[in-house]
Amino acid sequence: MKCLSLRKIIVKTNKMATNRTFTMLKPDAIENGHMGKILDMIIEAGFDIKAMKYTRLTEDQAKKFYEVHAERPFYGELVEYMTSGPIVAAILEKDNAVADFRALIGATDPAEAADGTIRKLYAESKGRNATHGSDSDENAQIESDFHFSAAEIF
Ligand code: DAT
Ligand code: MG
Repeated sequence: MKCLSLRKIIVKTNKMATNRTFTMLKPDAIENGHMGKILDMIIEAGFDIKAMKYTRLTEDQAKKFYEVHAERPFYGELVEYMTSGPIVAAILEKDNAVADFRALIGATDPAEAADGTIRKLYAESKGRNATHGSDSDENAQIESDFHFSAAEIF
């Protein structure tokens, strides 16, 4: 019986995690004065802010965060850009958070992003594209842990 209750607790905990995603408002968004408007769109779309910080990535942090792209030709440029100025990092909560947030930010390249999306409205280019959104529940968890300790999540 004790084992069964523990399993129920674990299932419940995992289910919570699927409703969270991780975002960064990237240096171009901050530089261009879009921080407030983007945060407003995120809140208006029904996301609760569980954690948030205004910070600047070190080269090591940016390299690690985008490690998956290390072999791509744009990796060096990406790391340089992501460390070029401050960012806003946040954990967001909502039903279906990962997919709904990717829909809100739009396609990687603003030229291909749907009307009304954050990237269509505010991104400069495919490289300088205003906002990051996790691509899976697993990565949302990894990326959130990368930026926030348990005590910083509310
Ligand atoms: P996304 O941010 O939509 O998940 P991604 O994970 O494929 O896109 O790439 C991560 C970031 O790398 C992306 O937001 C901007 C940059 N990037 C991707 N493809 C690029 C390209 N072809 N040229 C320049 N930068 C690129
Ligand atoms: Mg991605």
